[in-house]
Amino acid sequence: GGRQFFVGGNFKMNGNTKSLSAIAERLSSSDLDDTVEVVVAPPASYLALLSAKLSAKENVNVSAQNVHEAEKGAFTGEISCSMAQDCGARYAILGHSERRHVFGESNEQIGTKTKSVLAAGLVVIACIGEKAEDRKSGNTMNVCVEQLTAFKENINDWSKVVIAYEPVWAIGTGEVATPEIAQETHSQIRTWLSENVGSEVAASTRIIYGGSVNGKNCKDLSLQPDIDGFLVGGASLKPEFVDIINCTR
Ligand code: G2H
Repeated sequence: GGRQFFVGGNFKMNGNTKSLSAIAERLSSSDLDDTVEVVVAPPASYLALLSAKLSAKENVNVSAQNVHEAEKGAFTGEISCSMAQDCGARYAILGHSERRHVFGESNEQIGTKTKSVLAAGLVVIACIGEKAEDRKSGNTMNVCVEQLTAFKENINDWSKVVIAYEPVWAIGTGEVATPEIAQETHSQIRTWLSENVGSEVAASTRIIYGGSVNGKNCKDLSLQPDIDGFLVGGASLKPEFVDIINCTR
């Protein structure tokens, strides 16, 4: 109990000034459930635009989709935590499956990034999740625990962390996890937190679900006791994102 519902929109590499301004305007003019913490993660090039357009909307904030661990320097193509922050970001997504599996980020590197993000004063949206083959071979929690451990070793303040469970087989596939399957893994993650971090952290840390969440399937998922919100990709670019934000009303 007492965990504030959290809905994140991960725009991935989509949008432009016109379309992302329209999304910001829709969020600004919509009647959003103000008990929900809403975060949108545009491409880095639009962080400043989105944070300016959403500045009047108190419960809606902006996140980076990724950051580099170093403060500055010869890292062509990267942005630092302070740069994201300077453009209005208050959160950073780390360890998204596309970072892991398309760009080859390791648990170790994601751990280092976690340390930098927390040191900068940003909130970490810490993504974990197994591939289809891991689930088939009964290794879901082995994979999740390895990923969680890499985060944990670099976390000194769990109030600045949201865990996003995103099974890779459900990402962008339309194949959403059933509420029962998602709940089972969320509950196992919470048990892991309790046994490896502490019962208070386990009770207070939001564990959000990601992977093909949409306006139709969000309500049933939200009713599960250990699902504290969503990280939404494709549907966050559409009008139904508002319905997802308001689904616990
Ligand atoms: C999972 C999710 C957002 P989608 O990557 O992080 O994307 O909702 O498109 O599956």
